[in-house]
Amino acid sequence: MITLALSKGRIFDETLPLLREAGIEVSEDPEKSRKLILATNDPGVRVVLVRATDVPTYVQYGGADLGVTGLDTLIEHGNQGLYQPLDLQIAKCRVSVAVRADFDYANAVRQGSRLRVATKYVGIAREFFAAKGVHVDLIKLYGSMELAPLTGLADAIVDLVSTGNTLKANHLVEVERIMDISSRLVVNQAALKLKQAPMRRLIDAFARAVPAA
Ligand code: PRT
Ligand code: MG
Repeated sequence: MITLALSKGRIFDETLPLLREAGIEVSEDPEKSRKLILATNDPGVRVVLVRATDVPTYVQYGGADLGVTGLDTLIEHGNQGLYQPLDLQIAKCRVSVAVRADFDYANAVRQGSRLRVATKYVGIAREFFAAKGVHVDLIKLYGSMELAPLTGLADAIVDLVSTGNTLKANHLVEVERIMDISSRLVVNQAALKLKQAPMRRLIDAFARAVPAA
């Protein structure tokens, strides 16, 4: 049995067409069922539903043989022991710095001011501002980063942006683009050795399903 870890929402929705092209149909819609383990039409493959940030952990410790996770999540987790064979080119977005439209970010940076930055992506933010030589106080949040500058909790946020509509709706502007993000297939190395043939077959099927970059 091969276990694939996915998170509900965009990762599940965007992985489904790749699975389908690999000949794998998931038997249930996770939005309509409370099940956490979903069978597929392939008796040798099942899907487990975990929180997006837990996918790398499941795969690292062998709770799943492979998984799909955003590069953002993967970087924050650290890719200890995770084999990363494929960029699946799905769930694309970017990690950016955003501030209130009335905050003069360029000037604050020029002046060498200490910035208060709220983010879920503490590792990415720390490295980015250190490389720029900007002093920051990082405030770890688990959600709704957009609220932080509006309430005075922070001067800036580091968050994911795709269309930019969320920033716009909250009167925030993107002032730096830190990195482009897409989702990656991550694989448990021990599982790859122990279940070599079926794992290879599945990874190769994913590879064929990914549109050429
Ligand atoms: O939601 P939950 O707390 O359960 O977990 P999660 O937020 O980690 O999961 P999910 O499913 O929201 O995101 C999973 C992965 O999808 C992320 O790790 C990214 O790699 C990828 N992804 C791609 C995105 C987006 N695009 C995205 N736009 N993840 C989140 N967003 C959010 C963003 O945080 C912001 O609040 O959407 C909002 C911005 O969208 P726009 O279109 O308004 O710019
Ligand atoms: Mg989310």
